[in-house]
Amino acid sequence: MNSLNTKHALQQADAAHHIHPFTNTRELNARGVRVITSAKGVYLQDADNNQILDGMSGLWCVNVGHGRMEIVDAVTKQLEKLAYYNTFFNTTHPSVVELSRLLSEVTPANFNHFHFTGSGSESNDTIFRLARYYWELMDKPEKKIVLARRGGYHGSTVTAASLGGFPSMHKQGGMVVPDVFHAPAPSWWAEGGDLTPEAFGLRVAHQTLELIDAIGAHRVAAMIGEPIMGAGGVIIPPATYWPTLAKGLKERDILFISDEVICGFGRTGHWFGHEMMGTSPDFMTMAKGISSGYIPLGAVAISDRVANVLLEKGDEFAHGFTYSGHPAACAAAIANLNIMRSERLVEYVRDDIGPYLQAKWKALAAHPMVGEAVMEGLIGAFQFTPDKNARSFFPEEAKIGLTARDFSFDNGLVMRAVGDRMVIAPPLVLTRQEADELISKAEKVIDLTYAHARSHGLMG
Ligand code: PXG
Repeated sequence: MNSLNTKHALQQADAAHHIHPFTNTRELNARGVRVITSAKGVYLQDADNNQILDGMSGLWCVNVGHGRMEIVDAVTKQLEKLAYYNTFFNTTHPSVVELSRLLSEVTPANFNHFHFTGSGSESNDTIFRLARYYWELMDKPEKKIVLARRGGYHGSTVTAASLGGFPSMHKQGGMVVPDVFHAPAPSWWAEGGDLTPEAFGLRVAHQTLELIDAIGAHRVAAMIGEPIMGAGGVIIPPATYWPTLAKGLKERDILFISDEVICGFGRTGHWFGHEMMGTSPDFMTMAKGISSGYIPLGAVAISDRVANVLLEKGDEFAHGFTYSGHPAACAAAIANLNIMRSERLVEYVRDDIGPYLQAKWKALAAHPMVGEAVMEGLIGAFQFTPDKNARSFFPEEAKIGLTARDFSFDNGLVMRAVGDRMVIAPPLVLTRQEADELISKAEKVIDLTYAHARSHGLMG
């Protein structure tokens, strides 16, 4: 057997034995996979010793940056003391207790109970069951339907992918599960036409409420949404959208689930994204930034309204995962949250590095090929277009976004492409100097992509 100590050997073995997520592995194998070998702060290192600015915090998760020894040490100590024990059968352990209490401190006052999972997908599957169980306990078992949105992303398990609004996922493997409906997304640039963003936000909120009324609110258990759609392309909704929708949901007695997997834990300059959107959720989905991705961990935050009913009327909740409240994952999360608090990272994003990067990022929209450039906290996107006045799109086959993603990687910056929208979500510890580097690399990527589009006759 070959040893795996060269890039080529790793690529060959990867091609031989590894099926990648969200990837056409046949095409990947033909081109050769990138190999990332180490990371520190906001920088990745690859097998060719290139230093790459991680503009995506891994996959929207490494909020406190790479290589934090405080987390490594906390996990090591926990593994030495108690690597594993379950939280079923009337037992608990110190790190899951401490994390539960810590979460009750950093979440809004009406969140005091938490259930642990291994991922965002598992958390959403859990909430799907819990929301419906809540209505069963309230003697309204007919409230079963969960409303989600086109372009929303909620995970890859069967229920989470059904909640997600990606037809490409639904068409593989026989989804959607029953009782899931999809409402339109508040994507002003793509769909707002001549309306102002505010008028468009109102229109989409009202369309959603009309859909609920057509279904019958008495049949709708809950609605799920990301404060800002992440994997759907960083869609920052017009300011009118969430408050109107949240009020309508309350009037109809429909639970609201804020999927905070990307927007939570400081990403938007608030502890949780919904806090800036004028909604008051009954559940929050958590993962990613809860442990900054050092160890897989998901959680469900359960509001007092729901928790009180579960505790007063509920039976055994017949649900749970082997790794619910895994000691090492909880230890990673505790150390991670302690870093966020002691370094005041939420405030740093809200008052300092967020506004600093936003000003420079939004200025990218001056380029003839950039239709809009948006950012809130440290989550942003810009849209490539052949004609910014007409807000038109490149043909899909032109693969502008994927071309730009390659230019970006090759020039030392990770940006993710969602169609022809380039998105970033850098670690919250980004410095001003690193922000300047990110911007100058993004400008270079835009110029290279523009030259590519012009030379292929793609500009309008
Ligand atoms: N909710 C949201 C809002 C997410 O972004 C999940 C739930 C599911 O979490 P898990 O831990 O089960 O993956 C996510 C995950 C991408 C990409 O390409 C985004 C996610 C996952 C994979 C790829 O942007 N987000």
